[in-house]
Formats: sequence, C-alpha cells, structure tokens
Amino acid sequence: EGTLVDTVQAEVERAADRYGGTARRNPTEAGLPPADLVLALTDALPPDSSPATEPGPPETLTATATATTTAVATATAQLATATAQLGESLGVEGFALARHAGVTVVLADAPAGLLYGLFELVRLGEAAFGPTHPVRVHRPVMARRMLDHWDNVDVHPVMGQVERGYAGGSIFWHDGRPRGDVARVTAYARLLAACGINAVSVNNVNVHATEARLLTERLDDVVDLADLLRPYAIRVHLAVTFAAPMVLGGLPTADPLDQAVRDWWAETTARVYARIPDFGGYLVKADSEGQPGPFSYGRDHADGANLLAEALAPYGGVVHWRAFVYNHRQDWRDRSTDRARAAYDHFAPLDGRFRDNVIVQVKHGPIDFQTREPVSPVIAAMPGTRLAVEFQVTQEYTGQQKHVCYLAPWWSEILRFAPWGDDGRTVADVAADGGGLVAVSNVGDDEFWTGHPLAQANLYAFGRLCWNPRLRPQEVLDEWIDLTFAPDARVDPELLRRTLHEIMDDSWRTYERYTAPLGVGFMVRPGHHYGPDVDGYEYTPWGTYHFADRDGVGVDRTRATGTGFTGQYPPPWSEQYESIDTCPDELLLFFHHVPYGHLLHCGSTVIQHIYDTHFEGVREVEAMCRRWEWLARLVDPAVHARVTERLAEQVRCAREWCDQVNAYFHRKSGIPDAHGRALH
Ligand code: GCW
Repeated sequence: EGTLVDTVQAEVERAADRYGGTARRNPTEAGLPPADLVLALTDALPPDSSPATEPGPPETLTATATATTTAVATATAQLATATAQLGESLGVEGFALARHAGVTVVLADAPAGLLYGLFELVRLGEAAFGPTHPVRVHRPVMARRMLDHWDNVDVHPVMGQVERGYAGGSIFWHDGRPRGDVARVTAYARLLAACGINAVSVNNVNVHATEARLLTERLDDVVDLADLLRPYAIRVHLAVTFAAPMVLGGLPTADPLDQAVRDWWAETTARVYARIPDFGGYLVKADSEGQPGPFSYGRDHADGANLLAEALAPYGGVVHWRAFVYNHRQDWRDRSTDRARAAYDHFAPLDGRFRDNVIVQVKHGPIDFQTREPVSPVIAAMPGTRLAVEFQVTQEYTGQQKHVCYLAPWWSEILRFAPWGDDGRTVADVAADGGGLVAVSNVGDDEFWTGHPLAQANLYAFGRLCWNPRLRPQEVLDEWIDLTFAPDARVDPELLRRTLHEIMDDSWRTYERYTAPLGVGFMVRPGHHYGPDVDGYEYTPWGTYHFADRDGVGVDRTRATGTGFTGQYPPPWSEQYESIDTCPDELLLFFHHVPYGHLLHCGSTVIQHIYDTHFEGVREVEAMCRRWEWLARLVDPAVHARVTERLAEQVRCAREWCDQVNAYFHRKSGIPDAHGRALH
C-alpha cells in the first residue's frame, strides 16, 4: 500500500506542477507551507477531529500553498464529520470530496480511494477549486472493473500479436518475449486508474503453447507486469488453459475430479501467490472454439470452474469462467441448433453449484458482441451464481477502430435493461452484486493507444460506466473531451465539444444503420470480420445465420414455431419477444423470420427500412467527415490527420456495406426502392 500512496504523491506533484503550486507530503510535520488541496487518509485524522487539530501525519498529501494550516485542518475535519454524518462508509476505493473555506479536501479510508479521488479532482478541474463544492461521497458501483487483453506472447500465425487487436502490437508482449517497455506499461496503468479500472488480464483467453507457460516457467514475466500495475491499484489476472496439468505438469489427465490434478493446481497456484501476493486469479475459456475443457472428461463446467476456485480460495483469488460455450461445428442444415441458446443451455442448469469465488463471465448478448443483440438470458437465469457481464471495447464487430463508433450508448442501454421488467433489477444490478464488468481491451502499441484516436473514448467510457453505470453517455463523452483535448490554446472548447458530440453521440446507431439490419447480426467477412459479406457465414458451421430467401429474412427463435430461444427469458420479455407485434423493431430479425413487406412499428416495411437506413447511414458518415474538417486547426495536427484518414476508410466501407446489403435484398426480394434510388 505504501507504493500506492507514493503514486498518489507523485500524481499530486504533477498536478501541482501543472497548476504552478507546490506539493508536499505531511506539510505540518515538515514545516512546509500549508495548502489549499489536501488528500487525507481517515486514519491520519484523530478520532474526534476538532477544527483546531492539525491534519496529522503520516499520510496527508497537499498541494498548492495558499491556505493556512488551521484552514486545512478545519476543512479536513469538517469533511470527516460530514462524511461520518452521511453514514456511508467509504470502502477501500471510495472517497469523499468537498471544498470548505478555501480548501479542497479528498478524504479516503485507503490509498486506492485517494488515487481515485485525485483523478476525480483532475476531472473536475477548476470546478474543484471554486467558491464551494458540496460534500460528495464517491464509491464504485462495481467492485470488479476489469479489462481482458487478448494479447498473445508469441505472434499467432493468423491472429497476430493481439487477437482482434486494431491498435498495433501488444504493449505487454513482443514476438515471444515481454516487450519490456516499462514507461509504456506504467503510463497505461495510470490511464486505466484514471478511468477506474482495477484488474487486468494480461494474455489471450485462447491460450496457446507459450502463453500457457506464463503460469509456470514464465511466471517472472507476469510478476514484472504485476509490479508495474500495482502502484495504480490494478491487480493482475492470467488466462490459463484447462489442460495445464497435462501440458505443463505432465499428468495424463486434466480431469477436474482427479486428485493429482487438484494437487497440481493447488501447488501451482501456491507458487503464483508466493511471487504475486495480490494476484487476482484465473480467467478460463473452456470447451469453446477449440479450447480444452471439462467436457473431455464427461464433467460439467461447475466441476471445471470449482477445481480452479478451490486452488485460488486460500488466497482470496477468483476464477473468471467464461460462459461463451457453443458448438462451432454445427451443421447449417440443422435448423434446431441455435447458437443463441447455447450459453443458457450449458450454464443455467448449473446455477447454485459454483463455489463463491467463481465468477461466471457472460457476454452481454447471446451471440457474440454484435452491433445489436438482446441481452443474454443467462444474466437473468442464475440467481445463485456470481455473474460478470463482458463487453468488447475492442471493435471487432463495430468497425475495428477504423470507424468512429462510440459504444457507451449501447453499453448504457444494456446496463439499464431490466430483464424481469421495468420494476425489477437491471443488468448493472446483477453485475454489481456479482462479478462486476469485464471488457476486451482496445489498446495496443499505437501512438494514439487505440488506433483511432476517438476510440479512446470507448476505453474511458467503459471504466466510467463500471464506476457508475447510471452516468449518461453524453456526460461521459464530455469528460473525455475535456480531459483529452484541453487545455490547448488553439482550441475553442465549445466548438470542439459540440462538433465531437455531433460526430460521436450517435455513431453507434449510424454504424448499425449501414451494417446488418434489425438485429440479425453478422453479415461480416468471415475470419477477420471487417466489411460486408451478407452470405459469408450463411452456410458455415459457426451458427450465425440470417435465412434470407426471396420472401423474407430473419431467425425464428420463437417457442411457437422456432428454436424456442424466447423461452429462456423471464416474463415480460419471454412474451414480448415471442410476439411479432410486441418485439422491438431493432431486434425483429433476431427473433422472427418475416416477409419483406412486414410493417414495422416505425411505419416502414422491412425492405424499405433496409434501403432507407443504409442510405442514411452513409449520409451520416459523410456528414461526420465534413464536421471533422472544421476541426482542422483546432486539434493536434497528427490526431487530425489520423482521424481524417480513418474517416475516409469509414466512408468507403459504409458505401460498400450500403451497396452490398441493398443490392442483396433487392435481388432476393425483387422489390424496388420506393424512392427510386439505384440499388445495383
Ligand atoms: O468474437 C469471438 C472472436 C474470437 C474470440 C472469441 C471469444 C478470443 O472472433 O477471436 O476469441 O470471440 O470471445 O473467445
């Protein structure tokens, strides 16, 4: 924890430098000038802090010398009293913030709280030093706020250094070895702490031969990363292969009920904790897309997850066990197999059988991070299990960081969704009571971190929504804009803010308009998943189909005539989705196969809606380009050039999507566009 306080001290110094003040630890003790910014740990205060008492050693950090010692003491004590009166405990990561009589105080029970309080001050900027700032207690809604890196240590022949990475190489690994860029990893840790992230998994969930050894012979590499992330209150997690006892331990089996296998995990885990006492735990993708798992031994996923949980339990570690289990070798002729059903079918029956330190990690939708999907029914089906909800910050299916696609509105919709109906708990509530939120990182060694500079907003927004899922996406974007582009003399803040909002606020819906329509999903190029290919997956084993023919399109997932998937939801959604009359337009083709002439609630037919939204999507991207041009002299030229280049690709690709999708449905249906536009 000492190192964490050092971090905060260093951050205070940076802030003081920037605002032209001074920063000192324990000012009263050192006889240094008092300050108008105080960061204090509650145990630094005497139990009945009276205004006359000076803020005591050992851990009081201050910056910018203007106030008197008494003013500092008074403000600190006032905040302590006010916070106590609120009756809310701060917890390990929470903090209280207030400004009183010219002194701004951040009060925390533990160093991590000070760190987050400091970043809150940075967010507030001058507002934190105005005439007054009322007492506010901040605590994260999600205790677990995690990023998963799909980074390979070795360059994978197909997936490269980072699976689904669109921002260059890995910041952790390079060509089989640790990259060793201490400054970069430290800067990353700082960036993540500023977003509120507190856990990182450092290797791909597809665990190949070299990566498997991070658990044993290559543990030093993980220790080094843990040492760099720890000062920013970030715990390291490791993706492990379920076959580890065989591939690393030389055992003949990885059967979760085998005693030698259990012993191997216990001993291996003990060695990890001997080196990394605050190690977060394991992350496992089992029996999925070729990864090994308990099915090979006739065991289920509770047996598998509990095996690792048992090994981690003595140290307080957790296992994040992914629910992304489905048959990727399905026969497209077989209409009864429905990939959307898979996670629920495998996991819901196991509810109640997982140990306390198992977190079942569920993708937010039943398929795979599409631009639009319903919320996964697993989220409402396992009341006796800790669930984490998984998002994809990396834009695999949402434009691969070549397209502007601000995802916070989408995540916000998901987090606010109430699976049991409007009066019931939300997805955010389930995650908050369970295993929190996890997302696949979008960061690489690119000079702008995320390839597309505007994609940084997604990383920031993910962290902020973990902290508080009720934040409005536009408000989060405002914070990001201010933190990213200001202060800069060239910038007209109002114009910049307005223009970025115009470009980004609705960019996810724009992306949706020119890609797969009405929730049907995919239609991307197989393999790399970029750009349109309407039938690309139609006759493949992957289970992602749209079933378009000359009469209609969509997947019948009803109980009445389809795969029965709607029955996995509790009421009211099981009914709402089942009926073609009450199914929301944007998910119609996810749940129903309908004729092209079917009338949507929005008043358009399905076919006309497809044509209209696709043309509209392209127009919106063209408008984004024009707006970005206005900012030419207002933002850093390198940032401007990079975004300009990406926007050119986005326009090209959006036109390609529009033309292919429209031509495809025109040819299938033979129905012309009501407005007579060219459909090719
Ligand atoms: O979306 C799919 C990706 C795979 C990924 C998998 C998963 C890491 O195409 O690249 O594998 O999801 O989530 O495990």
